[in-house]
Amino acid sequence: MKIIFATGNMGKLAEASEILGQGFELVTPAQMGITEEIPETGDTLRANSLQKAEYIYQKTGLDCFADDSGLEVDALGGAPGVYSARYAGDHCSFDDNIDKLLGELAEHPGEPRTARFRTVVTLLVGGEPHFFDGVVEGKIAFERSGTRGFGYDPIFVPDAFAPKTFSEIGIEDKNAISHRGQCLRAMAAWMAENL
Ligand code: ITT
Repeated sequence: MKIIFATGNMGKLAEASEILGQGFELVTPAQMGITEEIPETGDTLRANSLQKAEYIYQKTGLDCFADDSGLEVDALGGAPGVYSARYAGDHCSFDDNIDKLLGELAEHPGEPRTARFRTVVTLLVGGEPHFFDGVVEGKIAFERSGTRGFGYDPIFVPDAFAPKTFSEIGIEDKNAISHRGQCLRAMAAWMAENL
């Protein structure tokens, strides 16, 4: 099945392609000539996920899905959360965000480094939204380890693979337990049953 994944994040795209497998052909907005940044003005993952999917649906009239994700760090009151992509400022790099997060956590010595990734995927079918949630628990490492993945992967240690970070385990192991893997497997199951 051919479907639009409303993302500009190539790390997410690589993971989604692997999770959904050969039965899906994922098309990005850029491949459809939609090159502007998709607005994300909500203050929840669900609102932003819906907003991204609806933006693409309105432009194309085609079924699509979007992923909004965030990293919640307990010692920082749940930050960066919905602001994970731009924690260190507009158009900052993944490295800038990691530096800021490790700097903020250094100001909370002795506090637990527990954290979790959350994703909300919105699937729009005929304009109707269907939501899928995923969460993976872990801890924030003191320094970066590993080279794979994207975003905060070099400092996120999922409980299931401790002490390895998401960047140290392969994409297959990450997808097997990740926030995104949970959402997209649930979405694929829903589609198999309902479409
Ligand atoms: P979209 O085009 O899909 O919106 P984005 O990168 O802006 O891509 P989000 O708005 O969902 O995505 O921002 C979430 C940020 O959280 C993302 O930029 C990463 O820094 C981080 N993130 C999300 N999922 C992650 C993962 O699986 N591993 C590491 N970091 C992740």
